[in-house]
Amino acid sequence: MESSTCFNLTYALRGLSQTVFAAAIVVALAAGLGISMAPSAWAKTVEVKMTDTPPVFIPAKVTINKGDTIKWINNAQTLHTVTFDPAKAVDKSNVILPKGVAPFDSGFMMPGKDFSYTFTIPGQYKYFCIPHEKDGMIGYVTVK
Ligand SMILES: [Cu+2]
Repeated sequence: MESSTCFNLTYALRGLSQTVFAAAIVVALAAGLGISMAPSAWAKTVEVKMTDTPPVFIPAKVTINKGDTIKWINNAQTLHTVTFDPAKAVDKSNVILPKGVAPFDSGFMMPGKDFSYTFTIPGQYKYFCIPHEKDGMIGYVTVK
């Protein structure tokens, strides 16, 4: 009986290690082929803070990968916006969107509020804050 149990345990362990080994091969192959198995599993969230003195996005320039999210946080005492909509800009050149990206806007964010957006289309983005466009509160996002 004892030797039988021992054999079963060894067999089970061997089966387990084979499964792990096979999974490792699949992951290695996918990585080698540049296949993204589960983009959400690797996606990250980058925080951008909004301040009053001076009114700026910090950092003003962010480079992320497709599928990543930016979370803007209003750390200030006044209202700010995250506006990727040229129709809402006094100077239309303050917004740049890659082809295929629909304009979007956080709306007015109270102090302490945050707004998140997941970037799925690569390219260069430029955005601004509605109350502080004239003060140069402009941000840039590069999505690779
Ligand atoms: Cu602002």
